[in-house]
Amino acid sequence: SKKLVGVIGLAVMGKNLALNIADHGYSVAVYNRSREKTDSLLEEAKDKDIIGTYSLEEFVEALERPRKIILMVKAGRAVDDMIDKLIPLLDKGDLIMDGGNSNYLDTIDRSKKLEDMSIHYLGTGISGGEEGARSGPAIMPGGSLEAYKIMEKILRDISAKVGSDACSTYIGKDGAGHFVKMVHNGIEYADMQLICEAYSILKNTLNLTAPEFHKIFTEWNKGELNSYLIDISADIFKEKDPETGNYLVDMILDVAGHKGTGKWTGQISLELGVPTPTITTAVYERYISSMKEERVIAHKVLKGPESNKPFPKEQAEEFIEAVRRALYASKIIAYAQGFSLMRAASMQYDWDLNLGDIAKIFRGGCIIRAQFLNRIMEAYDKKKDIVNLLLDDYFNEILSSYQEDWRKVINTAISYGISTPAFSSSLAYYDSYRSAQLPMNLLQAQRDYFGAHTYMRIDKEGVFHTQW
Ligand code: NBP
Repeated sequence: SKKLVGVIGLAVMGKNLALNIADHGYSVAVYNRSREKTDSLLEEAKDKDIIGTYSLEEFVEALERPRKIILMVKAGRAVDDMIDKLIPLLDKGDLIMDGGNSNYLDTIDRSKKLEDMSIHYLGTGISGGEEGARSGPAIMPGGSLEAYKIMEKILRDISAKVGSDACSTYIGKDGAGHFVKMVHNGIEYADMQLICEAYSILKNTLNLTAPEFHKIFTEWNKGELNSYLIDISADIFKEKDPETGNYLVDMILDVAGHKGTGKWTGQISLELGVPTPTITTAVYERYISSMKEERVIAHKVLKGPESNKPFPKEQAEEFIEAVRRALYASKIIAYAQGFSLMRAASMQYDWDLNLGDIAKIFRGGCIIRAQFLNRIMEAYDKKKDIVNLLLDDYFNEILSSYQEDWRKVINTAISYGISTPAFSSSLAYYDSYRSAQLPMNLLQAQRDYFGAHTYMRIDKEGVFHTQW
């Protein structure tokens, strides 16, 4: 009999998604460009309703109409290649869902092209990595509502659950789903960088060891910072390297990889004129990390602060709590930036994003899942069109009561010469955002001086220029 869902691309994500779909009682047909991945999936899925196919014709033939095809191939050219190969084999009313990390601008173009052919297209962000795909990711579908309705039940069934809430909801038309997934990843970059800075400050002042970090992160995970990323970090600090017997985290080279979604978030922030400095800084830090050789040379040449007094041990406990607060405050800033970016894009692209619902689905399955997303959800419940999350009472209160510690931690880091760009840029964002007066009066004067760019005045309407 024909199968209900088709999955193309059986690397980690596609394979696990196919297994997840089958576990929820849907029959599945799969296809992969090269044969081995199909064979290995079938080997693993002997007891499931999954059939392997070895040509696209066979794959499309195996599917019930309207066909529901999920693409899980590498983002970029591979998606267009697959779409172009599928088009002649499909009928009107069939549906293609791209579940990879595609650039939302590509998704907008692809949606248009396919909708013109009466083929439904759903650009869908899926977060949770390999494990999420297998047991329940957060799912961000974008496309026409009609296309969404075709996939709604399947996506909700396979998604993560928080209580009885499914972590899948309609995001908006064309590129909205992939846009939100991109911002999710941007926030993820920031969140990870902030955690790493908290680790670095404590490591370089208190000389803490991996087991001590394990204890601290385990404690932190019980409170406001409760989240997947803190949880896995606590776990990481436990792991020993079987070869050397050292803690594995201490044996890992400090050079970070990246796949592009953080960079896109920075690019589109600049494009839309929305400040997201914490996110962009996190991307820059990955770039600086990859300049390892240069850093090692610079370390020998460039001096840090003169006196590096040992940190007073008796203040350790208090300082660890201050770092926790600084981390939470900075994290709030990073999320506020990400949500402002989504708000701006929603207006720009006419997506009508429901930011409260987005916070809601981020609570499970995805990498940035965290207790505090409940707070974001509540903020949007209270005021659907809040301009910036920092203006919500809860966040406002945390930031003002934690700011003393936040500033103290950054001061300490600066005086020790410990690099904390994401902590600092979060605080700078906070201070700029709450400034009724910025020094841009001088900047406008400079622009007018060298370029006759004109300026406005505080005391009267109009545009002015001075022969300086
Ligand atoms: P990859 O991104 O590594 O892509 C590998 C898959 O793409 C294989 O099935 C490969 O087929 C297929 N493929 C390539 Br490469 N070029 C192709 C082409 N021209 N035509 C057809 N198929 C082609 O796989 P992944 O890590 O499973 O990720 C899939 C998608 O999900 C990506 O967009 C990724 O960014 C996204 N994502 C990944 C994660 C994660 O944790 N890995 C998390 C969230 C989202 P082959 O076997 O024949 O080479």
